[in-house]
Amino acid sequence: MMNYLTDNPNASLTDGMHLLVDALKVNGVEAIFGVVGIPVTDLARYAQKAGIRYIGFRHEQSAGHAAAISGYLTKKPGICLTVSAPGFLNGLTALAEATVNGFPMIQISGSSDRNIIDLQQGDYEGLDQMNIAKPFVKAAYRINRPQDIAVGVARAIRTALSGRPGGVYLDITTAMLSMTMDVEEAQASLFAPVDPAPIQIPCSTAVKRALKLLSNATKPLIIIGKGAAYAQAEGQLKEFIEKTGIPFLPMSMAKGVLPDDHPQCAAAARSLVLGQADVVMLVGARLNWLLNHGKGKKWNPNAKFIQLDVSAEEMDSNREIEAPVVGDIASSIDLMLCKMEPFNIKCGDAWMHSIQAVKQANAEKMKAKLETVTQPMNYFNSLKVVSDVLQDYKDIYLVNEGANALDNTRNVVNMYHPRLRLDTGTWGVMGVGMGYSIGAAVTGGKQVLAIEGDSAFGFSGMEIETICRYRLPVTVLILNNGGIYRGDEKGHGTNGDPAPTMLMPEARYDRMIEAFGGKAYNVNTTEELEAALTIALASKSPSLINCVIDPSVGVESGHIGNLNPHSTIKS
Ligand code: OXT
Ligand code: ADP
Ligand code: MG
Repeated sequence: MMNYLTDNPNASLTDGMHLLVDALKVNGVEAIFGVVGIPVTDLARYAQKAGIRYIGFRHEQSAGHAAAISGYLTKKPGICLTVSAPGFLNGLTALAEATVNGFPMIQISGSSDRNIIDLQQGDYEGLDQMNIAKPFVKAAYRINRPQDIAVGVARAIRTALSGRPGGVYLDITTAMLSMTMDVEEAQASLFAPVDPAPIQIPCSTAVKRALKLLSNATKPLIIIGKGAAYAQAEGQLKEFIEKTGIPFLPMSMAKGVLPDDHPQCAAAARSLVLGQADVVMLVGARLNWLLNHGKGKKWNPNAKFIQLDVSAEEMDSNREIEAPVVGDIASSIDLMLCKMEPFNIKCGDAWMHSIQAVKQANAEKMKAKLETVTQPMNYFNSLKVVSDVLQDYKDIYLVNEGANALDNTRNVVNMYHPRLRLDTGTWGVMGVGMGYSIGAAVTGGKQVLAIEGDSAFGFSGMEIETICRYRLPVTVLILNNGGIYRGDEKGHGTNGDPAPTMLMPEARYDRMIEAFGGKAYNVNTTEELEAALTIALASKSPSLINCVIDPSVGVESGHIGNLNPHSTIKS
């Protein structure tokens, strides 16, 4: 264990602030994402001095998103640091989202002293943060004394990582940060929790039950979710899928767990496989809204379900799961591979042929859209350029948000490696773009292309200053159609105000990055887009492309327009 009390190596006392940094260091924390101010500014300075990378943001929500995605990519909790009250609340959205997505993250926030808060005596940025955080996280803990730092940090890490990963709130009071403690006693208290995410091995009866169900299927389907990506189970999954010949359907962030161009990938025959599969094996994917809760006209009503998930309470959440396999995904598939021989599972040719036929028909329709030239550009001809250029960049992160900008990118741009597609996730939330880009670039060490709707970009756009300040290899491509979904709606009032979906169609987002010294491109044609994207990606430096597309080509809410309530009274 190292002593990072470099301020005064001979001191006999340490304080909460130094000890917290020591505890993070002992636990292998390599980066903190945050916004400083009272009472955590020195904490960030000490962390930096101790060799922890501190990335300072313009808004805590983006810092939180960076921490969350870093947790997803590394299987270690991402750390977000916030100031009291407003800073805490700004970060809380990202922490809640991390919990919903199942990404391990810890938000450490300075907080006001309990005696003032509890009597509601009006402290500087005073708020009962811990109680506010509780409904949004796996657990909220407060450290009131330096003696408790080691345990507090260890508990936060274990809670964030174990079972279904998620967000943890760690409240550190201003008073605690300056309380002192004997330095030797303090150092002796530090530890890293042993095996904080114990691998849960599934029971072999459950595995055999699942194999039996699969062996009786005539139209089996494996749905791969981002839980499988998080579990880093790609090796086992590939072996199981290829040995059995079963088609697979990737959820959005699970694209690339197996490559999209794999012959058994059924992404381009989604409706067919959901509508006809008789046995569906969910691997790290919940039967939530993204899968229509496993019910309704999208689904074969007689389908039977196998579910591989670390969380027992996820089973039967939306419909009966005939073969629940509770455990770590990689271990579960390992066991399935081990026990599969007597079950003789082999996907029939007829099922694969019908999938291939639909894939081919959809691919032809898609090809026609991609190759239709329009001026201004539309989503498809612009994304074809992106897809072509990315053939030389298959191993970079693709961050993606928007509605049409999201759904069309998912369909057009193939993924070839796991955990590279980072998008709006379980909540379908805007604002992850720049935070995810920064978190991925810092933690993953690879360059990033963020494909953003113009509205989506606006939620975290100021972070391009952060990208430029840290000189991160991030290219932001804005598919600018001048609005939320589209940019040609007329206002509905009489005072000339723009329609609710409208943004400025002529907005020059490229000029924003110029202000911070990044490379800027404004493109109107596919040729210009290809040239700009090629140069921007080759430069591996901060760059932003404002890609002007037709304001009239977007669809309301992208692929999920059906979720809009339909007013029965027309005005
Ligand atoms: O088989 P069928 O026939 O069904 O065909 C399917 C596939 O087989 C086929 N396919 C292919 N064909 C050929 N080739 C290939 N390669 C191929 N791949 C697939 O294509 C179809 C469709 O396939 P897909 O996409 O797989 O399947 P589908 O049916 O779409 O899947 C369903 C879903 C639900 C699983 C999937 O669509 C999905 O994952 N969707 C996520 C949707 C989502 O989360 N959207 C974001 C939220 S929308 C909205 O809420 C927005 N807001 C409000 C707001 C939010 N969100 N957050 C906050 C904090 N505040 C407000 C806002 C403000 S979006 C938004 C901004 C929008 O404006 P922008 O300017 O940013 O963006 P633009 O829209 O571009 O203007
Ligand atoms: P998607 O949105 O891609 O469908 P979800 O976020 O809905 O994926 O589902 C991910 C699931 O994966 C969660 O239910 C979570 O409990 C589960 N999960 C996460 N990590 C593991 C793991 N290591 N082993 C098993 N299940 C896991
Ligand atoms: Mg738009």
